Amino acid sequence: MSELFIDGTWSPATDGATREIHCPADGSHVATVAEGGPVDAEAAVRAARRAFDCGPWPATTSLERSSLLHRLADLLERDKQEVARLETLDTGKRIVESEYDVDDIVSVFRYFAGLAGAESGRVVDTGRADIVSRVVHEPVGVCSLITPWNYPLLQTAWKVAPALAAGNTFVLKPSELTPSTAIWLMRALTEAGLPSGVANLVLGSGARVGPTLTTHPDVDLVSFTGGLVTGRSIMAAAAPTVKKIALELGGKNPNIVFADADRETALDFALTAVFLHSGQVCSAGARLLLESSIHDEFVDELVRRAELIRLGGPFDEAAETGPLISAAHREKVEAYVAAGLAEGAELRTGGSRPTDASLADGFYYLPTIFAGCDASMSVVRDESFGPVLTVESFTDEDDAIAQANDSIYGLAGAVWTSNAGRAERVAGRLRMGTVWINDYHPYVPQAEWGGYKQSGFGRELGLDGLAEYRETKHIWHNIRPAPGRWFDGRKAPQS
Ligand code: TXE
Repeated sequence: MSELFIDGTWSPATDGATREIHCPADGSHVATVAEGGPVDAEAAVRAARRAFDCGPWPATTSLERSSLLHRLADLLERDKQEVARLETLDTGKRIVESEYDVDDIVSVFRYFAGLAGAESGRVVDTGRADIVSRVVHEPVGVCSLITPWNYPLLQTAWKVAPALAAGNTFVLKPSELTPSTAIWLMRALTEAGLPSGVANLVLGSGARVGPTLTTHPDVDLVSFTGGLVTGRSIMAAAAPTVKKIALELGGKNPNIVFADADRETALDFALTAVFLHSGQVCSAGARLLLESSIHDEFVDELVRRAELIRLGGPFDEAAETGPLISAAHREKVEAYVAAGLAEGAELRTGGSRPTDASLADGFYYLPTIFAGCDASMSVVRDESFGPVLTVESFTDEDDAIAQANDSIYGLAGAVWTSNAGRAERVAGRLRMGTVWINDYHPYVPQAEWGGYKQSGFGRELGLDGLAEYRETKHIWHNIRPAPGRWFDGRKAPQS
């Protein structure tokens, strides 16, 4: 059985509780893991606090932290197949996608290793010979890192890598549905030489473990990726102790196609945008906006191609997409589709579970397309996080931008056109943290990732990804102190 990792020691939950992990693709048993509760979360926070206040890690040099992250990336390369397999069994995603994820995670650790190594403060020139003034960076302290189930280790890496690069200690709480790669990570961090207490792992449900991680006075920062409703409650929970917060809360992302776009490519990517990983992607292009002159023809072809998408298990090489994460999540997607039908959206394909008997034990759902939608419908406004595409049409550039921005979310979006000027104009006016032009989904660790509006705040990756995890301090050193009073002619302090 896999256990909790607190203060460098593996232990069962205090109350002995366990949880069974099953593969969403076929219900097969994957693992039995400890199910932590509030007492375990408290112990983990205390361990991280001790390691921060009294341990060697926050005082390591930036080069030492950089080396550790490189060693971690080496271990991930060594264990690539095992980690990809664990991720696939927990999530049901295709093994080839898990392998890509591992490659991405290696890049993330190496990117932050580079940033850590390049860390430096700066001297501020006050123009005075009696003062040495400098700005330095310091870690924030104890971080609660709470991650979701769709890209378990990748989302974890986006938080763990900058937290360690900046010298913090942390408690990681992965989704209760997908704990396996977080367990691997703790073993790898130990093997890479991270001191005890710096990295702690509490497995368990958000409802039981979450409150301690988001309210405890010893926690300085909470970084959360997950749903909007949970994000709001975490923000409120962290308010009384004014914790630093970073939130990535998904989106309802518009994919805008103008009539002059390369049709074949736009069609392919309209499918990839929404049906990759069965739509369980925070940046999924689940809202297709088509210029009215191409609307009918584009939708007909899209529907034809969507019906050819092959569903299948994670080790089925012919499969193009897999199951949803859980029975509960599939029911949520079904309720969302029912709402779309009730609102008058026109179901063009999908809208049900597949009938193929070989998929009966998994949580599969057919790629689904609704046409005739508009932004007043909940099926357009809300995030389904499933394989559900809504299609709207627009008349011109201004109309496309106005419709695309008509959302409480602002995570990502895309524009397809062969008019370079228009592409830049639209990208500049979309209120989203990432905009793709004639592409969908790629990201690089060098560029910031994060949301406008209710998609969250704070940035992951890029230079700002490290900034979230460190404090910046100005040190003013008077090197010629001498007696004096404020009213003796010297300038009064500014505050
Ligand atoms: O997410 P939750 P759920 C969206 C997507 C999905 C919806 C709900 O629309 O349908 O969220 O999914 C932990 N205090 N996204 O219920 O609840 C939880 O244990 C502290 C978007 O799975 O947000 C898990 O570790 N933690 C998304 C993590 O929060 C709490 C990815 C995410 O769970 C908590 C996933 C609490 N009170 C879902 N309650 C994205 N942005 O990519 C739960 N958790």
